[in-house]
Amino acid sequence: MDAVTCTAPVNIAVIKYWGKRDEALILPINSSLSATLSQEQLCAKTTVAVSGQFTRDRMWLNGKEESLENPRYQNVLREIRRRARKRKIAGEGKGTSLSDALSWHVHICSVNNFPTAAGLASSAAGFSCLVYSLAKLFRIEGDISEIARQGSGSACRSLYGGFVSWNMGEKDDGTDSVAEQLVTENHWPELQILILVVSDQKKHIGSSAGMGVSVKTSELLRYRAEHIVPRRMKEIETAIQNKDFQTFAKITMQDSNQLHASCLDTYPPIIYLNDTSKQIMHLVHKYNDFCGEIKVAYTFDAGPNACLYLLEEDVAGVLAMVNHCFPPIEQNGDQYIRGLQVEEL
Ligand code: 2P0
Repeated sequence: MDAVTCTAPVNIAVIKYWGKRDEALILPINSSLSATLSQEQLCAKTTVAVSGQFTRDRMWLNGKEESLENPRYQNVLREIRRRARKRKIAGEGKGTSLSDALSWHVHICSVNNFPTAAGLASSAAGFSCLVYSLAKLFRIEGDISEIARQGSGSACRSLYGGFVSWNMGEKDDGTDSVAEQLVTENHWPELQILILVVSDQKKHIGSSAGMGVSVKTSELLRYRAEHIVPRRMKEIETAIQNKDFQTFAKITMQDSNQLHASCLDTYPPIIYLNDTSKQIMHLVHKYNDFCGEIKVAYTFDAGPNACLYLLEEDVAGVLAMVNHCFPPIEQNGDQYIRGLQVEEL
């Protein structure tokens, strides 16, 4: 038996991916950009093992066996084995266990250290970790973001640290729809992310289904993908390279708001934000106005939880404000925030 264990962190998009032009290959209608959290934070941990004694491919997610029948898992496993076979045929790995491993079955065991399906990009960390672990196990080299993308679009961005773009690409076969590191995790160490867990409930409509309906029905989404995202990608890349927090923060909030506006423009509408999310948005703008410049930026994915981008020097002040306005409550050992009217302050 041969086994590999890896961890992969969640990524938080500042230019959002929402919508596919090819459902099977997972090709997006626009490019996107995210920051990957550091390893010890919200992450997936996956062990993959291959053995001649295993009778079929199997997977356990957070201790519970899950079916591998989903085409996304099948696509990932098929592509990993295809690339490993190519390496073997090319002469590499001959006489090593790679030859055996190719005809053996795999067992996959993955755990998340955060609530699954609460809009915290669990599939990004999960598929990124799975593909990276399998690539190590089968000794695959070269770009694997194309494989991770076929597991879950946003997963390709979690393969790298720092800020990572996922270029939408132009080709129909998806070979140019890959992730690319813009800057490493050492580029902007002062930049911090706070995650305010508003709810760990499963979302009412998952991202994949939601974006499918949006692509079919939202004119705003189409306009955004064609006319707005290309410009914003360039502007935010420059802002990140120059560590220009004011520009970075403004675009981040605008892009989050446009994602949720596109969700509302979807028919029937999709609403991921709840009252607490809206209160957080309101509070952030009030705080920034009070400070006379942008100190903190919010961004929301397909759920009500808020991700705040801010500089290290402002963490204490913002945390004090958040704790004051949204006193934390404990539930099953985790801390959640409780909504209050910001006007009460
Ligand atoms: C993002 N989200 O850019 C956006 C923002 C959610 C809102 O990527 O169908 O789980 O697996 O490709 O990757 C969530 O989409 O969807 C997502 P699939 P995925 O982070």
